[in-house]
Amino acid sequence: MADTKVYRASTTAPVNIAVVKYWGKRDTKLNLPTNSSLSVTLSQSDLRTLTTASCSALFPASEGDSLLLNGAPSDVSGARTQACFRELRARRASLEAADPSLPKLSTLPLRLVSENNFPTAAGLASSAAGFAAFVRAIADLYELPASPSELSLIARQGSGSACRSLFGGYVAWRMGAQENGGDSTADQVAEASHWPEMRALILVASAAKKGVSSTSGMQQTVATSGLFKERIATVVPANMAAMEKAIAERDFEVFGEVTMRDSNSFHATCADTYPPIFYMNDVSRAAIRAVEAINAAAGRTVAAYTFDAGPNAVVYYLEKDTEAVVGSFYHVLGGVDGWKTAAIGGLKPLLA
Ligand code: 2P0
Repeated sequence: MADTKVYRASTTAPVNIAVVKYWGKRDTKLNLPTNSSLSVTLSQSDLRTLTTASCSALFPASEGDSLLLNGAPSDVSGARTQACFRELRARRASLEAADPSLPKLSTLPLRLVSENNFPTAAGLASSAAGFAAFVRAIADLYELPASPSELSLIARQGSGSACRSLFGGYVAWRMGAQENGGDSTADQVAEASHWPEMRALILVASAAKKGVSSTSGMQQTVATSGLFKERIATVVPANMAAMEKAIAERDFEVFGEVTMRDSNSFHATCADTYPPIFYMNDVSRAAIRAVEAINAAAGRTVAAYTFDAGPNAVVYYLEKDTEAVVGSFYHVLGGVDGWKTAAIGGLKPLLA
């Protein structure tokens, strides 16, 4: 009898914000990075992508694979998305070959429905949570016996930073050395519960889409920046080591300094790209000055800014310093042009 069942699996994946940044690919096809990176995963109750994957012999084969993203049809023909489909289907096909009693899902069209619980206006890149949820939903649908680390290898091919969103807490993406990318995977450096006082504040300077995409921006940097060579050879390896130690020791002073230095270093290589790339604007720089003022007033590092490929700031701080950090931002930035109309994204406690 024909199998008329609709097979379905749903999962969520969180957003992550890097404190040691990924910027540069050594292999654009396999999405292999020029350096390792480290991120903090934000709470899923605040920021996450929810994805449902389904397949059925009832779905017309002529429709092919499809993705509905925040209610709108989204293209799945891109090489990155296709690589994820291919990797996941190949793993399912081997399970089916080993056990003929399993339903033949690997040949059926896939339907994916994906939604972010954060507004596009938050100005956050959603590709990390998006591809992480995409990969895990299909892996669950296919009942693959894959570890998060193995799934990170697949999600990495969708979007580099996505490999870090398969874990909660503090996560490293090791650049690896193998040509086929087999060792370029993410792992958990520490659980969120190891340092549960960590908080992140998202300051929205602009919700506009960035001018230069990460994918093309980073390759312009690889091709033209001399400073970038120094960054991947010495700066990032030192920052990775210092950051892992700071997390292990719950040392916010070091965590904060390395976070800010690494963000500065990444944006310096963007400015050293030819022609230069500017992601931060005057509003971003006002946030940096505000963090400096807050830290000077406290007499220690209580707040640490970081900026991705856009003008919005993420500020890390500890719960006990909420008053000094969050209270001050309202004071300091209230009088700065740009922030007057900017929404303050709110407190984002990390996975607890
Ligand atoms: C990061 N960013 O580590 C860095 C910091 C932006 C600045 O990962 O080309 O969207 O899809 O692998 O992952 C953004 O890059 O790039 C990013 P692709 P992705 O979070």
